[in-house]
Amino acid sequence: MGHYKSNLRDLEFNLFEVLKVQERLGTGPFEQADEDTARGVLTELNNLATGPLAESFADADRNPPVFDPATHSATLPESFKKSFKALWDGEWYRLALPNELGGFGIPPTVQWAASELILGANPAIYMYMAGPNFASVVYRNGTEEQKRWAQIMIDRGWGATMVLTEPDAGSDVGAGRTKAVLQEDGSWHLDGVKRFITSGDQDMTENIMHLVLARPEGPGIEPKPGTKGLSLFLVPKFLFDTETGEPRERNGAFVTNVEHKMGLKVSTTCEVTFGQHGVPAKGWLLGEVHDGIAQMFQVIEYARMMVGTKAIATLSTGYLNALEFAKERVQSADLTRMTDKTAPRVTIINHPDVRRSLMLQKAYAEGLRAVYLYTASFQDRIAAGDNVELAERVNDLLLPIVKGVGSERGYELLAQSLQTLGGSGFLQDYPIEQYIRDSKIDTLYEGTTAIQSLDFFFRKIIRDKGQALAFVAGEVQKFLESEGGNGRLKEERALLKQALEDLQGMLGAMIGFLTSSQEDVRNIYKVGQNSVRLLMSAGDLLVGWQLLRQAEIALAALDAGASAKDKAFYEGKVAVASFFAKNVLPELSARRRITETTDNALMDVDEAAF
Ligand code: ST9
Ligand code: FAD
Repeated sequence: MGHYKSNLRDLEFNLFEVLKVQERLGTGPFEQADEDTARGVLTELNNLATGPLAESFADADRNPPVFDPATHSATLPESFKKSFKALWDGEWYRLALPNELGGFGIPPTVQWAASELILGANPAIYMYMAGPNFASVVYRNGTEEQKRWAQIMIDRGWGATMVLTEPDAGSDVGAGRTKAVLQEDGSWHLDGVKRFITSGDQDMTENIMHLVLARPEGPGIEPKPGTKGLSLFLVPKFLFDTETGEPRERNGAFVTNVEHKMGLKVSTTCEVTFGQHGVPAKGWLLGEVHDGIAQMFQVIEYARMMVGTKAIATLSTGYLNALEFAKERVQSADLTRMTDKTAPRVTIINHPDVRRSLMLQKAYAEGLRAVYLYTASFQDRIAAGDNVELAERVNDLLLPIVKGVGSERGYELLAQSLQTLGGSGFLQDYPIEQYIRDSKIDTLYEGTTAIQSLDFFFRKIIRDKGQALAFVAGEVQKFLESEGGNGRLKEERALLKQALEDLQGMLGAMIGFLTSSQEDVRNIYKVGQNSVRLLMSAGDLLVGWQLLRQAEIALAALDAGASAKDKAFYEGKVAVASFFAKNVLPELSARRRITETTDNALMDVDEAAF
């Protein structure tokens, strides 16, 4: 058995029993797909993920890519290339493509469920498959000629990168200094150094298209500071015949370093220099419009969803590995017989603390899965043209939760998965130490957690005037007022109600700080001190709500007489929802108190006193 333990049953439960995606299948843009197609996609990918994709996971970690500075090239391990080829040859990249570019017409909910399987098995494979997906952004924003290039990128299976970060411009993308100078032929020469670029080089595709943010210079171009002064350029590794796509001479974008990392080692993280090696780095302005940051955010939004799903996928397989171990490992007597030295030894799943930890892992793995799929259900609506404006707002609101909370809780709970294995968890004989190393990056790239929290509060709540938030809170409220579960979830509903009030209390306090910052500007620090707390609490509320929603469906299925196999699944849904409501949701009351009583003492501490 490979390392990857998927949870296909839970994915199908979310899609077909909770979200009822079958009601959208066969209609509008999803006309080509019915329920059988969707289930077939998941089954086939599940086989691929648990088999050939997972196969190179450990080997590629122990034998990471090799960088040759003389040729500016990275060579990937053969085992990994084999896994990548298995996915590529199945043309699975088409899943996320729009229909006009050869997509399968599968709704985003099903796409993300399918993505979870790949991301849980071997996440770097997914990232190296970015070419076609990034091509769709080129297609959406490009000139007629660039639309053709997008098709070339797909047909010829090119790689692609998103290039924002510089040594002095990480979170603060607007501090970027790389420039692009307009040439007489309408192309641009890029000049600068970017760092930490994922998939910056590899030896699996004939060409790589870099999507680069740079500051344009040329006659009539007014320089603007910050992100609004950035434009997006298409900079290929090799120049190419624009009719056929046939690669020509080397362009002046050279990889000058591949980082040595804590984890996710097979995913190359590169320093890429533009125009620094005697060859100009030629680029073309995307769509001939200077709208770089907005264009790049089309990629970023997808990538943030991907990162959250990756983290949640990893937590899920971490939990299932821990669960398997806990059912087999025999150690110590049952607590009720702790003083009886002759008492039989039991499997560790019988110990209350192991159960507590496993149930918490299950709660976040399944609850966060429900949250990312709930988010994707708004992407379904956008694609289907159903109440698009609201769906976009809600999707935007939920993205920092999927990314920020998914990655933080994923990493935190994976430490619990490792703990379940005792000392064995620390060994490379088991996959969890690698899961932890590979998933740490998820709280960092695509915007750190702090950045997600500021995005959540200032852009997704304040700037949105609370519209999306009011919609989601309204949905939670509807659930609170409903009678599903035949009274059996009453106590849990009361706990959820309190948690909703606590979250609203936190938010109210923070809005108060923001308003009062008009009189005393330093009061905005009080927002900054609480923004991550708010984000994490919103995540807990959503996890609690989604788990209870699932419990209600599970209770109905049990009442209807579930099969023996399904019985345990549904009982697990009820148990985990109740556990989370009782063990985690009450924490929000304390967090609310902390928020409401925030002062600025922290900001007054002298740096020397830290
Ligand atoms: C990175 C890559 O880290 C990591 C790995 C990538 C792997 C890629 C692989 C992808 C996989 C694909 C594979 C597909 C395979 C498919 C297979 C299927 C089976 N939403 O607030 P302002 C825009 S990359 C939307 O003033 P500041 C907006 O245009 C590096 N747009 O910002 C706005 O204008 P306006 C990642 C947003 O103060 C403008 O920005 N780096 C949003 O100037 C200015 O906004 C980061 O993420 C949003 N949420 O700049 C940087 N926010 O307001 C993190 C802003 O008029 N830092 N815009 O609408 C930030 O995000 C900062 O907040 C900042 C601040 C840079 C935006
Ligand atoms: P900094 O921005 O310096 O942040 C340092 C700390 O300060 C963080 O804890 C951060 O939360 C905090 N901080 C910063 N600003 C604020 C603020 N305003 N409020 C509160 N806290 C703040 N970039 C690309 O462009 N393309 C890629 O493909 C890519 N892939 C990557 C792959 C890997 C493996 C890594 C490590 C990075 C990658 N990145 C990529 C870069 C990544 O997006 C950045 O590292 C990230 O945005 C953070 O920037 P930074 O590292 O400069 O940290």
